[in-house]
Amino acid sequence: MDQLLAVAQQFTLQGQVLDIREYGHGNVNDTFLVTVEGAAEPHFILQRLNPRVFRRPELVMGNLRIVSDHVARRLALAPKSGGRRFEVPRVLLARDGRDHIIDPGGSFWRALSFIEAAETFDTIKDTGHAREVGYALGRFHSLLSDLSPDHLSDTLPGFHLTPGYLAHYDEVLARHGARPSPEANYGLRFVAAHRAWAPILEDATAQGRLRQRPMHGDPKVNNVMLDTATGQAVGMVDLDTVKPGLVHYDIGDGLRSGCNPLGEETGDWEAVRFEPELCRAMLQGYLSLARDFLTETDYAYLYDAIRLLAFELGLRFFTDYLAGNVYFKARHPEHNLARALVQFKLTESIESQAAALGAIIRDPR
Ligand code: GN1
Ligand code: MG
Repeated sequence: MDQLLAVAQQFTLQGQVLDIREYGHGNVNDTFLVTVEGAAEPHFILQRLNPRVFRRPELVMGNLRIVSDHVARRLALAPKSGGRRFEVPRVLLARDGRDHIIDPGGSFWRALSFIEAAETFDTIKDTGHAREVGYALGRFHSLLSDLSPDHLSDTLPGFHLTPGYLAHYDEVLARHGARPSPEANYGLRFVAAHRAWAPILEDATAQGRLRQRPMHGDPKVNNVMLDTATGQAVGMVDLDTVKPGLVHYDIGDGLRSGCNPLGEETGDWEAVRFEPELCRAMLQGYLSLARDFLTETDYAYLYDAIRLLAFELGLRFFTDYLAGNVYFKARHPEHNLARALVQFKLTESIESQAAALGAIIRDPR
């Protein structure tokens, strides 16, 4: 705690730190909410980046600053667009003027502004909430639609490239094997049955059908902040994965997260299903802004994106289980296996509703 306080004080240019508490449910970084007395803003977010995931944290900070500055410029031109405030976190500087500090143990810390009077949820409650979560991603993409991805660094090479995750899975399986269990066998069969289709978005990109844009990289439900009074989406947080990519990764990831009412941490994986009415509402919210920048070909890959991102996350969790839980924080040895089964069940549910989802994508009204 003393060390945490010392780090927090480095980012407190004015006032006194009153409280530091763990915040959110991130699977990768350590996140704290700091309360300050006597400063212009009463809270800020303090994070320790996970060095096993973010190998070049200074590049992560570079992307964050480019994106948040760009968004701030755009928002200044239309502050109340859509009749609401909208924010993304700003990078806060430390006392020495830098955008991070390295503690005596070598950890990389940075601070971000906190979006006040707003909250996040791990799962979607109803279609109104779904529309807002979709709107947030649409607003985020729209704010970045005039930023060239060439300005952003590739901070996570291979992130969301499913063929690469499959190659890694093959290596891990060859090295560690899989302890036999009905659940692990289901996972092995599931990957085997889906692997041929996994390069679909990468193939489309190589053919010039899809193009790179700035992406959020992790637009899950609990990265959208909703105004506590109105329930309107007022911010998009967790910008560490912002980098050049496909908006399809974001759309697929947002939908696989939002349309799973039991949530990605449920223990009841057999009951998991993809809820089409939540998908319709999320797409309504998203497309209310994204219609302006999506092409016909972009639409043609939306169904595949939803299916693929659920499969991909299942594959990532399953591989991490086989590797001994080295990437995602896990509370017990089978945690990542349970998470994988949730995503594989969700993929199955998406596949069983292919025709209905295709119709919703074509006309989400
Ligand atoms: C990780 O750390 P967190 O929870 O924001 C992961 C995402 C996954 C997500 C699943 C850098 O995000 O890709 O979708 O877990 N982030 C990284 O909950 O791998
Ligand atoms: Mg994240």
